[in-house]
Amino acid sequence: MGKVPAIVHGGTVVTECAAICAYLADAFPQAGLAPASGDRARGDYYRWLFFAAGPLEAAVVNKMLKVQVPDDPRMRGMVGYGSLEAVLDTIEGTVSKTEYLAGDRFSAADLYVGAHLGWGMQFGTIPKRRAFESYAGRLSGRPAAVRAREIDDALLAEQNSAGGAASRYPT
Ligand SMILES: N[C@@H](CCC(=O)N[C@@H](CS)C(=O)NCC(=O)O)C(=O)O
Repeated sequence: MGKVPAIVHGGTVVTECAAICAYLADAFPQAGLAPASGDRARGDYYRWLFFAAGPLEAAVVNKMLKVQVPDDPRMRGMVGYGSLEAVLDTIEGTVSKTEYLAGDRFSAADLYVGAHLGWGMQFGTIPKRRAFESYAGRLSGRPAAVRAREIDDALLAEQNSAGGAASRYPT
């Protein structure tokens, strides 16, 4: 499909942000980015990864494209996300009460949902609710997030000085 992101690890190609997050968390268990199989938090972990990949992504893209779901309960019921407001209320209901989405520690689900919220608020596709700003702020201040941004910024600078293609997104 020519879509990004995509990774190749040991000959395995993985696409889809949520699948990449889950795959890497399993491939590098020492990083502690996924609740163990059998742990009750594993249910929350899967729930939020899939919720962001499905309902959240679809609702945000449809809003950007101005796609209107007909105001007919039978049709609305066929739309997996219901409405963007319902999706955001669902996420807010959890991030306003707990520090992390799955159990009592950061996981790949926070990485993915937090990236969606941070990106959406930055580019105006997701409204800046106080709970989202506070959750995204907590995540982006983690030392690992700071290190990751430094690596990204260095790669971007290298690419730009080599005359690489500019990002299509404003910085
Ligand atoms: N559901 C996919 C979305 C992938 C996607 O649409 N990526 C966009 C950038 S955000 C892309 O590759 N666009 C380039 C294109 O389609 O030409 C995921 O989670 O990875």
